Amino acid sequence: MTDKKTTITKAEFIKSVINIKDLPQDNIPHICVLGKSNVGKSSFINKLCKNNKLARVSKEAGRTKMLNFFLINDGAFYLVDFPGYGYHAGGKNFDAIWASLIEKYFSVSQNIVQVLALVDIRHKPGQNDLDMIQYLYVNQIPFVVLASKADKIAKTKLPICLNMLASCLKIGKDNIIPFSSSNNLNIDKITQYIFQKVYLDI
Ligand SMILES: Nc1nc2c(ncn2[C@@H]2O[C@H](COP(=O)(O)OP(=O)(O)OP(=O)(O)O)[C@@H](O)[C@H]2O)c(=O)[nH]1
Ligand SMILES: [Mg+2]
Repeated sequence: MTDKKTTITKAEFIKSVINIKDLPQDNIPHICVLGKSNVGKSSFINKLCKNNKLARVSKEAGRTKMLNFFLINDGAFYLVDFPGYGYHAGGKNFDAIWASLIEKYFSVSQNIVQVLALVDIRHKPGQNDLDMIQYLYVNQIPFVVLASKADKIAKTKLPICLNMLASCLKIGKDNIIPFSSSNNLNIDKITQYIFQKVYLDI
């Protein structure tokens, strides 16, 4: 087993995509990072790649507006940073734009290996979170739920929060991994999880 099959040694921004015709034309697997605006998708990508400047992080919601492709280890896989849903600005229904882009992406892309669906560990999932999980389930897109910002709750509350999420999302607890981009909780575990999905032989 080489290092490149277990560790992110290189991560580079390749492109932002707003039109589906501009998706990368190669066979490199896509690992998609989805979730509500501000849930911590870009911070998570930066933490996985150990590069705080890779994806733009912001306190203001709606920072990521396109599909951003980050190439890992010169071609092992792409991490795809999605625009967050649940964000409405200037009267524009961003969710409609989101849904149209995402539906096109999922219907066209042949290279999706895994969706990492982020939800905030502290809050009951909103209707848009439920819609996302339902969409992935109905369309048989492989996904795991990553519960973000686990540093914000006491360790003793972790099982209660995971139970709440499992029950609201109607999925098994073993399909939810709590993590934190602030204190690194389970970042290595998730990295290994991703590599196992990409390289089925490890
Ligand atoms: N405490 C804590 N804060 C976090 C964590 N991850 C992200 N944040 C903060 O949450 C805010 C949003 O983070 P982003 O990574 O930009 O969120 P996003 O999901 O990419 O947001 P959009 O691009 O708007 O969809 C920032 O202020 C981050 O510093 C975490 O694990 N713990
Ligand atoms: Mg973002």
